[in-house]
Amino acid sequence: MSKQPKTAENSQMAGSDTLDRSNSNAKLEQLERFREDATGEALTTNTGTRIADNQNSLRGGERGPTLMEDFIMREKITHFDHERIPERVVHARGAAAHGYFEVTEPASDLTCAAFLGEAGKRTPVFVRFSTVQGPRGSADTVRDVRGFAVKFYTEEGNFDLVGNNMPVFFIQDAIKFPDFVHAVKPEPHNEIPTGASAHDTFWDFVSLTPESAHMVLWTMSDRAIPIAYRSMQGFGVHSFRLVNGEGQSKLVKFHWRPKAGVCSLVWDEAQKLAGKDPDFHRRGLWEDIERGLYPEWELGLQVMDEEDALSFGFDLLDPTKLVPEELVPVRVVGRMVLNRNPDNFFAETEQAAFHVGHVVPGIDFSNDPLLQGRLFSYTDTQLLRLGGPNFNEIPINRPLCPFHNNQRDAPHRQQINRGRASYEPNSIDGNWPRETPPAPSGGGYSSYPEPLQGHKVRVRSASFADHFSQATLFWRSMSEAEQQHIVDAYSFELSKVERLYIRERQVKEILAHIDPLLALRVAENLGIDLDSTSTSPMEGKLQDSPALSQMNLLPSDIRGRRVAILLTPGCKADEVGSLKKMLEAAGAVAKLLAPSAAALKDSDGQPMQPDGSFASEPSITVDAVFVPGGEYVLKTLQDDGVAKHYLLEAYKHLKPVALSGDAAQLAAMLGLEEDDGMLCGDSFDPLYMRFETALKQHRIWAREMRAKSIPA
Ligand code: HDD
Repeated sequence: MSKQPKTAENSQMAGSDTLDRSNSNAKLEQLERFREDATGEALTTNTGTRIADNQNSLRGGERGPTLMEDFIMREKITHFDHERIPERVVHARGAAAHGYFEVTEPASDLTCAAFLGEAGKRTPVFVRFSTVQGPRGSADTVRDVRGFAVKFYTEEGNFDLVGNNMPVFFIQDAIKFPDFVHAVKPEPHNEIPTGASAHDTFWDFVSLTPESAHMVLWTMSDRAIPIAYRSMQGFGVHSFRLVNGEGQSKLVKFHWRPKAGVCSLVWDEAQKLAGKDPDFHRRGLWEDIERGLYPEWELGLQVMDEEDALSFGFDLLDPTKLVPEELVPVRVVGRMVLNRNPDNFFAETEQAAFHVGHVVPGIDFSNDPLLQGRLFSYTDTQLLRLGGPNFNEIPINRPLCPFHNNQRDAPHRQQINRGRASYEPNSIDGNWPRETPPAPSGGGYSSYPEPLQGHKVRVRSASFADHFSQATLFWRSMSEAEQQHIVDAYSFELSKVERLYIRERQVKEILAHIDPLLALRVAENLGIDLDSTSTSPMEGKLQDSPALSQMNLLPSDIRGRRVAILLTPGCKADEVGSLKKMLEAAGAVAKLLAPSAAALKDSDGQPMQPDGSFASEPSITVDAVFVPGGEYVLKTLQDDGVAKHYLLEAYKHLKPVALSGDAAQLAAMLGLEEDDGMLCGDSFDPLYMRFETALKQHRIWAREMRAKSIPA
């Protein structure tokens, strides 16, 4: 009987000499093989020679020169000299985590991809979040799009969903990507600004490129300053194609929906964090996972018939358009949990190589011209960044299923190929490895036989011509507070643009076509005379999409929220204890902070050790503040400028603030008006209940106007 390539089915039958492609424990063990643990081991050179002295180089005489012969020092310094690799040309700053994807509602009617086919099936994932503009060492909280790249290590090969936290993109065709990136990156003459789009070249480009209007509006919204990675939605952006076992195809958009809701920083907070804790997002992800507060998302699909590609009033192939959820609801198919931090940042996070072209049978591409160009770019960039075509052999990139082909050699080859024939067909090695018949019967990848016809042309399809109506839809879907933030963001960014004609062009040629009021409000802030506006025609189009407003995407609990508990000498021990217990029971993080990092005595005369000081954990790093009552609370805090600033700043940033017992007098003293989140009370239990309710709302938006007068 002639041999067949191993498939999920026949490998299980074939016995112990074959790797079971669906056994995830075995897969994980395979990955773990590459993890090093030096505990109890001798220090050696890279060739295994044990080292006796790692403190002193080999010298010609006690005070003489170092000898060339010192192979130990030479090896160590040579390796060090070569430690850096080129950072990613975009998305250089990022952080990542391991986890799993689990199917909740099988999608086998849509795709033959095995990892989506069976309820309860789990697939290991590695997820990297990133900013786009800044270099590796830049701050996390800058105003920017966030990358959301997921590598699924499926039994049929790796599938990478390389998306962003916004559902659209700046440009429609990949040929414009280098132009866009050159414009948004720091300016070429002085490499300023780092991690920011508030400069001339960015606004020059986007004001001359109307197709960017919709995405720029998203980046001026609160979506561009997320509070945490766990609070971000994720989007595959393009229409992809799913193909089922019968060969039927549908267009889909991928959605990640965070369990923690969609929440953002306020701009003042984001800017301050960039200085006080540039690792804010990275730290949050790391700490949450270490605490067992695992970030979680649902994976959803919007499914469209290809025949309907033009029937929504825009083209499904146009990446500057989203499909409103009111028109096509999101069908949830699974959930993703991140539950393990990487062991080594460089080996895993930095060397991870994502690629939109890493697909498995049942997942295919659409003709979106941005996606088509990406299919070229990602492998190309890894060749430079990771030093050659063997980057898929790096442990973090290796598929967890077997992989074999006749590709050979090149720098840093890991695999030792045993066969004598590295070509196909061959009769020397039995013609192995062999092709597999297409999915679903065999599991080999075959592209969807989409009919194609047309002339070879460089054109932009007329169906891509409407650049404004979805921007208008987004603007109209925002709450009042969100609209105000957008106006503030445009005003801030454009006021950093030195060339006045660029400011004016953005307002007159772009904003005026999105919404007259938006344009007028920004124009007023910049002192620009706006004589005419012409909103995009919205007749017959969806007028607003509630699914786009973050106000409708709040979480139902306080899991993962960080609460500062300000301790003072003599603070009520029972109150602090109950507060901590209740917050932690609800999955929130309680941080005990004191005037200094030293322990203080509580109301029972017992030492209470804080987790940090008011200065080391400023209010911008937490979601809410609670001041327990106590004998000296008023005296201590009213004389402490840092503490007063803490409360003022938390209030200004619209956070819940609770003042218990005597601490309540601070409210009047600091001019903090009571509201739904500025809470005072003598009795702990009701105060806590109100505090938790406010914490669920996250910010007290009704306070925003009043908070403007607070000088923090
Ligand atoms: Fe890209 C990285 C997302 C358009 C070329 N891109 C990169 C990453 C994400 C995205 C999340 C970081 C992956 C990681 O964490 O390593 N890119 C997108 C999205 C796009 C998009 C959602 C539009 C919908 N990208 C895009 C285009 C091109 C590229 C049009 C080129 C034609 N992207 C790259 C790149 C990067 C990259 C140069 C830099 C580092 C890397 O690939 O590995 O190839």
